[in-house]
Amino acid sequence: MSGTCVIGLQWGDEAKGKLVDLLAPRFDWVVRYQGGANAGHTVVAGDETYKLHHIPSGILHSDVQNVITPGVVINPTTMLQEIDGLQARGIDVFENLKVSERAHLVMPWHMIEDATINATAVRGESIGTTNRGIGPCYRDKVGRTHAIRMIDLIEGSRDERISTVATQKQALLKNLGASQEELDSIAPEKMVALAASWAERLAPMIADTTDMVLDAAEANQKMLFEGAQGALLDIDHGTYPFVTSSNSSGVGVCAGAGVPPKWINQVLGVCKAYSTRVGGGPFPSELEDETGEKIRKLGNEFGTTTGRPRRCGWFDAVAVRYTARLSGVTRLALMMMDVLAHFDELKVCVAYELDGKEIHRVPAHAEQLRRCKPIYETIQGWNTPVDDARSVDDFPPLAMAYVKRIEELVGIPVGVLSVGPDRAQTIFTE
Ligand code: 2SA
Ligand code: MG
Repeated sequence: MSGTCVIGLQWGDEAKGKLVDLLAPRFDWVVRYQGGANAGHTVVAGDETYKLHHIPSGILHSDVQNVITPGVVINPTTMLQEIDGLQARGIDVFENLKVSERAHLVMPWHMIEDATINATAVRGESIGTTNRGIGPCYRDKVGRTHAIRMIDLIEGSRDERISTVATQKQALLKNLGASQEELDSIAPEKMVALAASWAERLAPMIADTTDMVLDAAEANQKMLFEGAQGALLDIDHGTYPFVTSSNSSGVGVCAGAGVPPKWINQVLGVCKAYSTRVGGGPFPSELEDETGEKIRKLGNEFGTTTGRPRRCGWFDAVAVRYTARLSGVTRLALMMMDVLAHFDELKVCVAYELDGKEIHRVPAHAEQLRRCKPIYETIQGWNTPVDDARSVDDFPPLAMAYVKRIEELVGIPVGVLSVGPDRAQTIFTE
C-alpha cells in the first residue's frame, strides 16, 4: 500500500482540506483519524463552498471511500447536520462514509464542561477552545469510566449505560457549578432518547474501520490520511497546555487510524507562507500591528468553525522546522502565497532569543516560549499578485526566492504552492 499523510505544520487552518480534496481522486481511501468538530476544513468546488467539520474532505468524490477512525471524537448531532447539508447538495454521504465503532462520542455534558474550562485561565491565559467538547471527551476516553463509544449506540445495554453515565455527570457537573438549566438539559431520560435517535440514523455507517483499513492496505490500495488542526497544537508535542487534546502532528496517524507505520511512505506538510493562531497561547512571530491586520484582511483569517478572528504573524521557520521533522515530512505545501503578494518587505523568524541566548528549537514550557523574541531575516517582497499563476514559471523571481529560503530554513523541498482557494489555484512543482 502507499499511505500519504496531509499534516498541518502550524496551529491549524493551513488549508489542508483544500489539498485533501484535490489529492483525493488519486487515492482509494480518505481517512480522518483525530480531532472532531473543532476542525473546519473548507473545500471550494466550482461555485460551491463546503465547510466540513467531521466528514473527511474526500467526500466530494463519489468513488473514494471515506472513513472516520477510532482516534476521532464524534458529536452525532453535528455530524448528522453536516451529513444532511451535504445530502441536500447532492453528495451521497451515506453511500461512501464509514465510522469506526471504536470512536468516542462527544456528549452534551462535554459541551457544558468545555464552556467551564474555557472560562478558566491556565497559566494566566484562557486556552480559547472551540467549545466543541473536545478536551472533556478525550479526558473521559483516557479516564475510561464515563466514556461512550459509537459501538455503545448499537449494543443492547445502550439505554442503561447512557442513563448511568448521565446521572453521574449530573452530579459531577453540579459540583462544578453548572446551572439547573444545564443539569436539566442532560437528564438521563433525555439522553437515552437522544442516543436512540442517533443510533437509528447512524447504524448503517458504523463499522470496524480498523479491519477495513488493514484489509485495504494489505490489498495494496492507496490511502490518504487527513490531519486536523496543526502539529503545534499536538497534545504531546505542541505548545502545551495551549494545544488541542489529540495528536495532531504526523506521529498521531498510526494510533488514530489503526495502521502500522510500515504503510506510511509520504507526508505532505502543509503550512501557510505566514503564521496564524486562533485561541490562546504563545506565538513568537505574532504581529499585533497594522501588518498583522493587513494579513488578516487579505487572508480572510477568521475561524471556519467559530468565526473568531485569527492572530497573524510572519512565517516561523524554527517552529515549522521542528514540526516538519517531528511529522516525517517529505514535501512541503506552501499555502496562501497570494496573501504575501502585497508587501514590499517580508520577514521570516529564523531563531529565537530566550533570556539573552539565541536558540533554534521550540522550548517545552509555555512561559519560556512566551519570553522568546523572534530573530528575523528580512526578505524583499515581490508585491505582484500571483492569483493567476498556474506554474512555477508564472511566479516572479522574488517570490521563488522566498520559497527557496523557506525550503532551506525548514530543510524540506516545497512540492505544492497555493495561490488561492480554488482547485485550479494550486501548483505542483514536480
Ligand atoms: P479545542 O476546541 O479543545 O480543540 O481547542 C484547543 C486549542 O486548539 C485550537 N484549535 C484550532 N485552531 C485552529 N483551527 C481549528 N479549527 C477551526 C478552524 C477553529 C475555528 O478551522 O478554523 O473555527 O475557530 C482549531 N481547532 C482547535 C483552539 O483554538 C485552541 O487554541
Ligand atoms: Mg481550519
